[in-house]
Amino acid sequence: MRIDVLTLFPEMFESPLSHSILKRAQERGIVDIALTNIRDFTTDSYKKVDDKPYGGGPGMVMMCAPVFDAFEHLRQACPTPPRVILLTPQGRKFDQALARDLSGAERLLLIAGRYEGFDERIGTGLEAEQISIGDYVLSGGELAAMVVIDAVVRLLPEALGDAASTTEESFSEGLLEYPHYTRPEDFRGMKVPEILLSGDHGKIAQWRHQQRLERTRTQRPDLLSPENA
Ligand code: 9D3
Repeated sequence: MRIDVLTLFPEMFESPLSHSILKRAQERGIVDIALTNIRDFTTDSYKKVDDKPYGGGPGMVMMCAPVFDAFEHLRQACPTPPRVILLTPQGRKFDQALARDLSGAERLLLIAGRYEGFDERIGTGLEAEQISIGDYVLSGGELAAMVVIDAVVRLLPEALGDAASTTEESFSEGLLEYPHYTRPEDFRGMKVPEILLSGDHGKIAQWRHQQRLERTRTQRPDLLSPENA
């Protein structure tokens, strides 16, 4: 997979992309992630990327021209059309099903914004899908783009060291995980549940399943009754 990111802050992506799974996936050639600075596509001496909103109101709006020029520069370098994704608070809520869907694409092109928002013609003109990562206010689209990249790349075949991990996750969807414990058996008086030390794998599996149901019921009832979400 190839992922292009259009952003005013390419440096923000460097650390997340240089660690762990995202680092390994790039080293192994599973994903190629390229950052493009929208400001490099300005044509005026001030390198202006935002302007006042027509109709008045607070804040500034991301201008069309630098984003379209950056987009067209990337498009002509490669014939495969990307799925174009605009990170915006107005977008479809990102979830694991959308991450799975995106992981099937050959190319993604993510656009992260700053200021009050994008000129509406960026979304329509570039035929972009709009994605939000949740109902809270971020300072820009960069962290949202990184969330999407992380969730998508770890679903690519062979991105995870241990091939079993994604298989196991896939049948776990819809329920929270069971509680995990490792050594020591007693940490400051907090003990590991006896059942996990019993060696009875049938009983352990039963206990874990019941823990998953109980935790889901108390902590995420919306997963069991999505109509109440
Ligand atoms: C004060 C006006 N804000 C309305 C809530 C407008 C606003 C514009 C731009 C608020 C935040 C942002 C920057 N956020 C994003 O670019 C963003 C985002 C987010 O804030 N939350 C969840 N997902 C996303 S994806 C992009």
